[in-house]
Amino acid sequence: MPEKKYTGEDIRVLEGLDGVRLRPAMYIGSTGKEGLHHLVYEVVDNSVDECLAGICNLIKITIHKDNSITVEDNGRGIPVDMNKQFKKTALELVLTKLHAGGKFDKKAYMISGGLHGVGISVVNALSEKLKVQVKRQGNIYEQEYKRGKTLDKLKQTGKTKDTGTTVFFVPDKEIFSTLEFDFNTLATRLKEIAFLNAGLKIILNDERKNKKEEFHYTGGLVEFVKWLNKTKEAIHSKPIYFKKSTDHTIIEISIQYNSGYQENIFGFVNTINTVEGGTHISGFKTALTRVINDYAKKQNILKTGNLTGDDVREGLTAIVSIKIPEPQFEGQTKTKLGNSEVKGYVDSVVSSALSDFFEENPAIAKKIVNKAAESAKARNAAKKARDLVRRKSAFGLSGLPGKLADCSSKKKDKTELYLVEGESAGGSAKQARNKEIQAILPLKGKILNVEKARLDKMLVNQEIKSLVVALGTAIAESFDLSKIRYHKIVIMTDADVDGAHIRTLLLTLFYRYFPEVVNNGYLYIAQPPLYQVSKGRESVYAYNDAEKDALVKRMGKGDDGKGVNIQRYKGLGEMNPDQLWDTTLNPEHRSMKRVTVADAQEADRLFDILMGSVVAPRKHFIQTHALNVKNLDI
Ligand code: 0RA
Repeated sequence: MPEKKYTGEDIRVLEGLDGVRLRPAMYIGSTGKEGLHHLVYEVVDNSVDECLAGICNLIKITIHKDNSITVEDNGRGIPVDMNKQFKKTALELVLTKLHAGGKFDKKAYMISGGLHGVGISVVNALSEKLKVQVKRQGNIYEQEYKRGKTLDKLKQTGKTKDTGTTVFFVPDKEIFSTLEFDFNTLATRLKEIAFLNAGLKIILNDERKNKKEEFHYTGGLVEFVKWLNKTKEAIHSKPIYFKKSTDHTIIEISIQYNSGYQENIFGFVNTINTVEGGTHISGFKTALTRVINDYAKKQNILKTGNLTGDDVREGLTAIVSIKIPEPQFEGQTKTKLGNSEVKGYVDSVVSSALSDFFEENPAIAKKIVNKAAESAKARNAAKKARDLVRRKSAFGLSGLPGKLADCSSKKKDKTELYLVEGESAGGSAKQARNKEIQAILPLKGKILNVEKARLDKMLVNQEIKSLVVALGTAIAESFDLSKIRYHKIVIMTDADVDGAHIRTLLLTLFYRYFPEVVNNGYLYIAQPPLYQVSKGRESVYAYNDAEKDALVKRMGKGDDGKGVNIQRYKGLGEMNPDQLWDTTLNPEHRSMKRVTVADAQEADRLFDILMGSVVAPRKHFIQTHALNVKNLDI
C-alpha cells in the first residue's frame, strides 16, 4: 500500500443501491443460505483488506441471539472526512454507494476479495438495520442505516486511542428466505481466511449457544497443508514453502506429499477458493510435472518413459494462493481463474523455486520422485481394470446394473437417482417412488474405502461399478459430465452411526472422483424424518429434535403431554413405502440438502479420521465425539 494520505476526495462513486435490492442475487449469489452467509464474508473481506495493507491483525465476528451480526476489526477505520462533490462523508459513501471505496484506484495496492467484490454497501442495502462505528483520529463515530438509507447524521460519541471499524447488521427478512446463520459454515470459511493470512487472528463467537472459536496461524499456508495432511502419513515432515511478491502480485505455495494416492490441490485467488481451478493451477501443475521429470532424469532415477501429471500428483497436498489486482472469474460457479498471463507467471516462479529446493534437499526430492515412479507402475494395471468397466457388456443387455430400478423418463434435468443404504430400504423405495422420474440404486453394506485403494482396486468393486455405470459419466480420465443420466443424485441413508458412515464414504467418493457432480450442485442428501409425533388421530413428522420438542409441547397442551406418542425412526426400513414417499421422496413435500464442496471436503477429512491408517487422530476423534454422534452428520 503506497503511503498516501487518504482524503474524502479519493472515493470514486459509481451508483446507488436501489438495484441491489431489486436484484440481490446478482450481487451476493442468492437470497438463500449462501447469500445470507455471503453478507458476513463481504464485511470480513473488507477487514481482511486492511490486514493485507499490514494494518489490522484482529477480526471478531459475533452471531447474536437474534441472528444479527457484528464484525469488528482493528484496522484504520473507514475515513469520515467530507467529500466535497457529494457533500457526504467518505464513510457514508462507502456504505450507501456501490463500488465506493479507495479500492478502485488500480494503483493503490488493495486486494478486494468477495465473490463479486461489491463491497460493504451491498450488505447495507440488504440489511433492515446497520450500525457502523469507526475509531479514527482519536474519536469514536457512529451512524445508522436502514435498508441502505442513512437514518441520522454521523455522530461523534466518544474518544479513543484505538482505531478500527465495527459493523453491526440485521439481514433483511424482506430479502432472505432464511435468516439463520450456521456456525460451521462461517467457521469453515473463517478458518480458511486465517490460514491464508498468516498472523491474522479471527475470533468467531456464537452467542446463541455460547460457542467460541479462534483461528490464528502464524505459519499460514504451511500450517494449512499440515492440517490437511494431519490424518495422513507425510513422506517429508516439513512442507515445502515459497513466496514471491512483486508490485502487483503475490504467489505463495506450500506442498507436502503423503503416502496415500489422492491429490489435494487447493487454489485461492485473493483468498477466494477457486474450486474450478484456472490458470494459476495449470501453471503450477505444468511446472511441477516438468521439474520432477527433469530432476528424475538428471539423477538417473527414471528408467522408462516420462512421469505423467497424475503420477507426480499422487499423494500430493498443495495450496496455491495468489493475490492479483484484477482477477477474472469464469466457469459455472465463477470459481475458475481466467487471467491468461497468470499461467506462465506461476509456472516460472514454481519452476525456479522448486528446482532450487530439490537441489538443496536431495533426500526429499528422491522420495518424491520415487513415489511418482511407483504410481507410473500402477498406472498400467489401472488401465486394464478401467477398460473392463467401460465395456457395457459387463452389465447385460441394457448395459445397466441389475440392481438399478431405473426411471422411465430420459430427461436428465428432470430425473433423480437415489442411492439407498441397504436392500430392504431399497425395496421400500422402489415401491414408493415415482417411476417416471425417480431411479433407485440400493447399495449393499459399506462400499469400498476409496482413500486406501488405488483406482484399479476400486473398479473391481461391484458396488462402485454399479454406481459408476448408473451415473453414466464413467470415471477418471474417461469422466464426462455431459453423459450424466440424472441431475439429482440423492444419498439416502439411515439416521444412525452406520448411516452417517456410509454417507461420509459416498461423499468422499464423489468429492474424489466426481467433483464436477458436486460443483454443479447435482449431489443431495435426503432428509428422512427422525420422529413421528402423534396424539389421537393427529400424526406429524419431525425432522430434528427442535421440531419434535415443539410438536410435543403443542400437542401436549392442556393435559401435560399425556397421550402424546413419539416414535423415533432409526432406519429407513422402519417406514412403509407410503410413509417413505410422503416424508422423503415426494418432491412436493420432502426437504433435501444440497451438498456443497465444503461439505464434501469436510467429509473427506472426517473420512480419513475414521478410516485412515494413522491411529492417533482417530482415537482422539472417537474420544471427543463418541458422545456426540451428531457431529458425524454432514
Ligand atoms: C475506505 C478507505 C480505507 C479503508 C476502508 C475503506 C475500510 C473499510 C472497512 C470495512 C470494514 N473494515 C474496514 N476498514 C477500512 C483506507 C483508509 C486510510 O487510508 O486511512
